[in-house]
Amino acid sequence: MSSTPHTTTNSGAPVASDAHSQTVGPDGPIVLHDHYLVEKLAQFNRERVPERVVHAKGGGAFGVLEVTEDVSQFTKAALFQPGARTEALARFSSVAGEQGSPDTWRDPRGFALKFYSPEGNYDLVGNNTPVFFLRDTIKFPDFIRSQKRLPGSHLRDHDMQWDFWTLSPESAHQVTWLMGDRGLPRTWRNMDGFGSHTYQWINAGGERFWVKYHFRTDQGHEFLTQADADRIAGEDADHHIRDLYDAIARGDAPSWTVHVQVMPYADAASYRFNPFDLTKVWPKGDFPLIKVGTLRLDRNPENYFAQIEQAAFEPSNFVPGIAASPDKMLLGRIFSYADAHRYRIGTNYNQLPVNAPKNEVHSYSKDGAMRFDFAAANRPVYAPNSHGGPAAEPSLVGDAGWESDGELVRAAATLHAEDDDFGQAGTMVREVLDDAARDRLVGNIAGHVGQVKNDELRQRVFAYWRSVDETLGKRVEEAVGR
Ligand code: HDE
Repeated sequence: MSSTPHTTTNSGAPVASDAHSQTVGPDGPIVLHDHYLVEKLAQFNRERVPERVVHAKGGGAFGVLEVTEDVSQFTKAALFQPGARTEALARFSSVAGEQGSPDTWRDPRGFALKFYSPEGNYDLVGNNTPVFFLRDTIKFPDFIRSQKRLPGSHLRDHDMQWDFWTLSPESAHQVTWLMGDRGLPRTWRNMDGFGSHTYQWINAGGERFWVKYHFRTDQGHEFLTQADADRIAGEDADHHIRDLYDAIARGDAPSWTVHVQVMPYADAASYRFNPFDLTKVWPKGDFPLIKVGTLRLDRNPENYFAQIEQAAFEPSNFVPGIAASPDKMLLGRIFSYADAHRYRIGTNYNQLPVNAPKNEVHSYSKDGAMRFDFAAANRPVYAPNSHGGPAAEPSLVGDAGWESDGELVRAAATLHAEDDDFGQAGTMVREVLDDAARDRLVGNIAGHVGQVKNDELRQRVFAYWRSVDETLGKRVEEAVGR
């Protein structure tokens, strides 16, 4: 008997052949009861789950978050206590491209993290930029459609992209990031990650703080020029996936130093920028970075589909000591991600090993397709009950809130003293970028805008960039004009 196991059906029965369908005589018709043939063909048709509607192309790895500092004055979350080590999963991705698209297209990069904390999974689903194109979730589907494909030709279209961006001036800060070096990280290892939103931390005494997360790469910031990125896109569409996988395989585990910015709860109302506006950063001069620890990725997935394609990251996965904030984009995402997973993977997606928490689940959810984890038969399926079933934890009731009142309205958020659409983008261009980075920014923008066909729209684009910075706008117009 050979040592290699024999092929079986999905139900475990040995099969006679993987080479010949069962027929009437060697030359006759295939018989319907060749159920193994049917299984192979039917299973093959069902190997895909719907790709993510955004962030479809990506890769990831497992690792550990290690807290080396003491931030317990700000949060009681177990995973952020001094010395805590928490297993983690990261998935990096591009945004607009479909699953087969090149890793080196210009785009923000997803920086999605799942921490298997002892109090349940904590997911922090960010990007490699601290801001975003929008500040109200209701515009998100429109924004994404403007970045993808025309309904008739199925082609991506620069006019569509710039039409949306110039009519949504709140996008200017993020578009400036996008058109700069951060829009083309050389590898995922060489980019930072951000939680982007403002979140709430609650300490053991019930005090609340507003926080922003920063994951600063320990590998150094490195980027691709547009020309390099275009070349690599043609040579190796999986450049970033390959780099991360090979780096971990050779023991070159990438790491990020984790910091937070912390704003006292009461300071939000008077801060010069609306602290919950996702198009804004909190200048580090106002709120310096506070070191927390290190995230290291040192284990490749064994199976991409099971562990990365079916990984379900959700901003709704909070744990005690961490909560939401009035950021309208975050509040929209808190609904959307679990909804996406129920659609894409199935109602019991949290039972898949990659999504299952490490601590015990005492949920009253039951049944539903593909359920295989269940509570003991004598455990009640309802609450309240008088049979010792799981009961809620009232001490957490006050954790996840903030004061709010007023009429129900549809309106822009309150503007704070220095709130506008272009100010922080201009500050970045003038004070953060050096001359070489500014030159590359002009070239990248001009290369992109040069493909806009409609002249009235081009004029709108030049005005958009002059609003960011007068000199930049002029340089872009000259560069496009050349
Ligand atoms: Fe997403 N986003 N998003 N997004 N997003 C998804 O969830 C959504 C936004 C981000 O590796 C989807 O599972 C809404 C900001 C990442 O699996 C979807 C809004 C930021 C990933 C979705 C936003 C992100 C997603 C698609 C407007 C950075 C990939 C499939 C409020 C702070 C996660 C899915 C992974 C994926 C919704 C905007 C990052 C459709 C409604 C802002 C990294 O549910």
